[in-house]
Order: sequence, then structure tokens, then C-alpha cells
Amino acid sequence: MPESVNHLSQIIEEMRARMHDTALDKQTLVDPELLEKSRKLDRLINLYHRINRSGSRGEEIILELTLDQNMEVIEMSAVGKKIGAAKIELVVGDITLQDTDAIVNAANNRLAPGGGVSGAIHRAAGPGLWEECRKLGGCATGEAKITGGHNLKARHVIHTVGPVYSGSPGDPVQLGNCYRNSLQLALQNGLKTIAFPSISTGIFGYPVDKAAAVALQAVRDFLAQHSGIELVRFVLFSESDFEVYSSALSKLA
Ligand code: AR6
Repeated sequence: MPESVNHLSQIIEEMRARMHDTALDKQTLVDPELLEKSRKLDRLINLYHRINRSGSRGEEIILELTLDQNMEVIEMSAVGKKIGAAKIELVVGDITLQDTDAIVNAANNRLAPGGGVSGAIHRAAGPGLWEECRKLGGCATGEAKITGGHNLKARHVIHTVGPVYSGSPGDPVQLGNCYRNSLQLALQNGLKTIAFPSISTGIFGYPVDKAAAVALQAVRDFLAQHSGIELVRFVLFSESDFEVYSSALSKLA
């Protein structure tokens, strides 16, 4: 086990001890917020140990925690894995705010604004994005196309169209293609950092646990086979999606 992981493990154990002490001090007050934080920390430590055990290919574990000045408020801000020189990172957040070289849009075949994450990206980018998209002649399911980022922090948007979930064997192939083709397009354009939403798991109805396994496997395999991408960040819109992705990351083959 790398020394940094040992060290991190110790830090987490210390924080847990502190957290439990604080929880005990306040027990008579039955502070629900504090108890929830304590439970969250327990989940986080379990997750850390699970991911750590699965790190059999020399893939390092990444865990970023946020504490307040008193070391009492503890939040997991990111969890991830290192694949060679690249990093897969999971965060809870809004993809329109990411400052990666590209953000990925879960688009439709017309590349029209639509709802969900696509609507949010078009609103944040401004009308110039649709002006550019409408000239691209649409996009087939599983394929990807690139545009500028317009008013976004990201310089580019990579638009990819996920499958509408049907339960057929073609679903994971098409969903995996979305991630592979987006990463390929990023590489071809010399981009090093990219943020993905959870493609197909909103309006297109793909179950999040199944989609997370496909997405993470496709990205991990791509990063293991290609160099040039430094960061792949999954921006999950809810804490529950984040936990599902974290669990899938820990089970990655
Ligand atoms: N940042 C990150 N994730 C988000 C954001 C955001 N700002 N907003 C929503 N999500 P969806 P799909 C999450 O429905 O299933 C559109 O109309 C959301 O919670 O956007 O691939 C297109 O035009 C969910 O977890 O994409 C297509 O017609 C995930 O993003 C269709 O919907 C994907 O949900 C595509 O459906």
C-alpha cells in the first residue's frame, strides 16, 4: 500500500475518533445534524476501505474531504482513482460550472437544447451554442460531436447521445460508445480535462447503478489504453447518484 494511502487512512481514523467524541459530548442534546454527519463519515470510511481493497492494479485511491476550522464538519468532496497518469474523479455538482477543458452534454439526436442537463448547458452557454449545434446535422446515438463552450467556463462542449433505456444488450454497448467517442474526440482536440454527467440516467431512463458500471468501466479501459487525458470528472447531480457511482467505482473489474 502506498505510504500516502496509509497516511490518509490514519488521518481518517483520527477524524472518526474526534467525530465520535464530539457526538458523545452532544449526545444529551440529541443533535440530529451531528449524528447525520457522524453517519456520513462512517459511510465514507467504509467506502474508502472498499475502494482501497479493490485497488489491485496499482490504481491509487483519491479521497478529498472538507473540514471546517474546528475539524468538525466533514464532507466528502471528491472520490476517485488514478489510472496511470490520469485520474477519474467523482463529485456532486452542476456540470455547467465546471472549468475542465470540455464538459459533455447528454444530448438528443437533433442536438437541440431539450430539457435536463442539455437544457441547463444551453441556457448557461447562451444562444450561440444552439446556433453552432444546428449546423452539425445532428448526432447518432453513441456518437459524439464537439463545439465551442460560448459563455461557459469550459472552452468546449462535447455532445453525445445516450441510448433510451430498453433493457436490451445494445444499451451498454451504446452507452459505453458515448464515453469512448467523447474521450476520443477530446484526445483528437488536444484536451486534457473533461467532465461528464451521468448520461442517459434522467429522461432516457437508464437505471443509475447499471449506467454507472458501464460508464466507469468504459472510461477506465480507455484511460488504460490511451495517454493524454489527465482528468475525467463525473459530475453527479445528487448525493444518491454520487453514492451509486462511488460504489460502482469500488467494484470496477
Ligand atoms: N449538472 C449535472 N447533472 C445534471 C444537471 C446539471 N446541471 N442537470 C441534470 N443533471 P438528462 P438523459 C443530471 O435527462 O437521460 C434532454 O432533453 C440528471 O439528474 O439530462 O441522457 C436531451 O435533450 C441525470 O442524472 O439526460 C435528451 O432528449 C443526468 O444529468 C434527453 O434529455 C442525465 O439526465 C437525454 O436524456
